[in-house]
Amino acid sequence: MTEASKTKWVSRAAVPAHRQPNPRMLAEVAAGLSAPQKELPPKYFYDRRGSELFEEITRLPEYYPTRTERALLESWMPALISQLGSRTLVELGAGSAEKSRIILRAMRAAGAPGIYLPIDVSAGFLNETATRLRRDYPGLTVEPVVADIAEDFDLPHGLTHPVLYAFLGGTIGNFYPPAAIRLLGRVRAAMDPSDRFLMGVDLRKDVCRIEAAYNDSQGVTAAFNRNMLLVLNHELGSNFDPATFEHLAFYEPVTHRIEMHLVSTIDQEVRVPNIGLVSFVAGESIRTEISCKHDRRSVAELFTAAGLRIEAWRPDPGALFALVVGAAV
Ligand code: SAH
Ligand code: AVI
Repeated sequence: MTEASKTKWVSRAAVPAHRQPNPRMLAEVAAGLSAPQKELPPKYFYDRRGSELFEEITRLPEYYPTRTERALLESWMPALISQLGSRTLVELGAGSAEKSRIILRAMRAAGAPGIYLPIDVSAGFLNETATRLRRDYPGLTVEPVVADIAEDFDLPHGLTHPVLYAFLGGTIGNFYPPAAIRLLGRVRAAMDPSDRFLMGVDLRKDVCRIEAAYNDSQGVTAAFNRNMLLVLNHELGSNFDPATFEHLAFYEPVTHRIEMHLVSTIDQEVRVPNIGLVSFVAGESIRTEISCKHDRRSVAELFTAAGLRIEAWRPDPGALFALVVGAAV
């Protein structure tokens, strides 16, 4: 375990008096915590510590998606990028952009000086990603965009084509299908005929393998899950005690998805300023994330609904994860 996941559950400072809570966050949290199945949007995992914990997850032995996707990118990007002639890379949910470097190197090898627009909700982490990339890739233009891709955000205009839109890591799986279709539809609306959409998807497979990836033996995923409560305490001034919530992750076979929950171990009331007291009975949970697993058909359904078609589909030899290239219909 690294320092990030060993940190004790100290309560962060309450919202400073001068700081107004984000109204959208307040509305989403109020709605989510008053639903019969309490639920919070997974974007609230990702403050700096949450982004660091996710990076730690990607290095866990049980978490196969990152290394599998990296191997697929290594083997395919040089040929794909030279074929597409991509000049600009726009990436949704870029995070540390470690795997994106494979695409950027392929663009450079194909002769494009390259423009990279990483989009992410985790502002500080994104800006550090941009700084590292500018240092490591002189000549590359890096223009980070802080945005919530679950919202009706504006994709950048006036880009140099062909543009490659990328959405890696299987993050599409963290969206309910209607929201996933809306997001893909926004990308589709921004695409020129020469542009392409590259997406990573985690595939349906042996349930034990999937569940192990979300129940790692070192407890990093549990720390990532509980971090959402610290984000709420920090941003909204609530008094969640993460030590009273247990990590739960299980595969739901009908909807083909992992569900992550935080389960209250006691009867309790949590105070959320501007919302009120939120009651939990012991055993009651907050759903914090879904992670939908796909196959070619389910991706085709999402694409078709969004006005895209599958141009190429590339799973790894073990059929754990796939890269898919979409084109506008
Ligand atoms: N693409 C990287 C990171 C995946 S983790 C990889 O493949 O390893 C998911 C990333 O999406 C995080 O960096 C998180 O901050 C970002 N993210 C999650 N929800 C988001 C939202 N609604 N809007 C923008 N970014 C989001
Ligand atoms: C970012 N996303 C694709 C990860 C996933 O696997 O759904 C987030 C994650 N949640 C727990 N572990 C990793």
